[in-house]
Amino acid sequence: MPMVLFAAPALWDDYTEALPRALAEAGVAATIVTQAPDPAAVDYIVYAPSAPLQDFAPFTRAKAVLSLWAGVERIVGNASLTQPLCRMVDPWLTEGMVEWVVGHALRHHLGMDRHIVNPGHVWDQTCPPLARDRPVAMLGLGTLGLACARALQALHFPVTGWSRSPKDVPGLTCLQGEAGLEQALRGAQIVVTLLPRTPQTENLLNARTLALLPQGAAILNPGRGALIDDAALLAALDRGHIGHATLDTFRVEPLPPDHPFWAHPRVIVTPHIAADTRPASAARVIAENIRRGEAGEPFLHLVDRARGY
Ligand code: NDP
Ligand code: OXD
Repeated sequence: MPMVLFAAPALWDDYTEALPRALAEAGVAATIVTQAPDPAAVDYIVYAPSAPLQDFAPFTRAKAVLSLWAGVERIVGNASLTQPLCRMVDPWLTEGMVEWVVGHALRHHLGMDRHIVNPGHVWDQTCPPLARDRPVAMLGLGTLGLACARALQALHFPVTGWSRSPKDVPGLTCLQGEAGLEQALRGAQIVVTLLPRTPQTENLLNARTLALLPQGAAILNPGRGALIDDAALLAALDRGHIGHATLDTFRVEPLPPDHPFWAHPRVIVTPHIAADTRPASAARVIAENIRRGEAGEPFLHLVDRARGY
C-alpha cells in the first residue's frame, strides 16, 4: 500500500476527509501520514509552499511531489528535488479565477466605482462602451489565462492572448514574443496577467512596457507580484497613464502595511484570494495522480523544471 506524506500541516484540517474520500473514489488504497517516520518509505509527497519540508533528498522512493499550488516558483528551483513535480490544475480553482477576473474586468469596464462612491450624488449619465469595444490583453494562455479569456470573449470583449508558444484558439488573437507583447499591450484597455513567475517573466510590466498601454488602461494582476515593477507601476498610476490596478499578488505577502499600494487611490488590493485551491476538487486531482503513479501511467500536470513552470 503506497504511503502518502501530506507535508502541508497547516492545510491538513481541510483535507482530512477530502483526501481519503478522493483516494477511495479513485480506487486507491493508501496510507496517509502527516509526518514520515522514515522518509525512505514515502511514495508520494503532497506539498504546499507553507510546508516546512525543504529537503527532498531523503525521500528516495518517492514517485512524485504533488503541489497543492498552481504556481511552483518556490519549489521548482529546489536542488534537492529530483522527483517528478506536478502542479495543481484544479477545476474549481479555475472557476474561482474566472469569477475574479471577470468581476474585476467588469468593474473597470462599467466604471462601477463612479456610482458606488458618489458622495456628491452627481447624476452623470455617461454610459460605458459595450464590451465589444473594450479590448483586453490576456498575458498567459495556460489553464487559467485561457479559461478567463474564453469567459471574457463570451461577454464579447475582444481578447488578445500572449504566451510563450504559439496557440490557435478560435476567436482569440494569439501572439508570442517581444513583438507580440508590444502589439497586445498597445491595443489593450484592460490587461490581465496570468503568467508564472520565472526569470523570463519577472518585471515583464515595467516602465517601457507600461508606456505602450493606452492612456487610462486598467491592470489586473492575479498572476504574481514579481511580474510587475512596483515602482514603475506606481509612477504610471501617479501620472494617470494607468487608470487603475487591481492587484492580488505581491512580491512580499502579506503586503506590508506601509506599502504605497494600500493607500493609492487608483489601486485595489485583494489579499491573494483570486483563486483558492478547493480541497474537494483538488483532492481528486491529487488522488488521480496517485492512481496514475500506482498504475504506471504518466502523471498529469508535470512541471517542466527547465522552463520553470
Ligand atoms: P499555466 O502553466 O497553465 O500557464 C502559464 C501561461 O504562461 C502559459 O500560457 C505559458 O505559455 C505562459 N508563459 C510562461 N512563461 C512565459 C513567457 N516567458 N512568455 C510568454 N508566456 C509565458 O499556468 P496557470 O494558468 O495554471 O497559472 C498561471 C499563474 O497564475 C500561476 O503560475 C500562478 O502564478 C498564478 N496563480 C495565482 C492564483 C491566485 O490566487 N492569485 C491562483 C493560482 C495561480 P505556454 O502556453 O506557451 O506554455
Ligand atoms: C497558486 C496560488 O499558485 O494560489 O495556487 O497562487
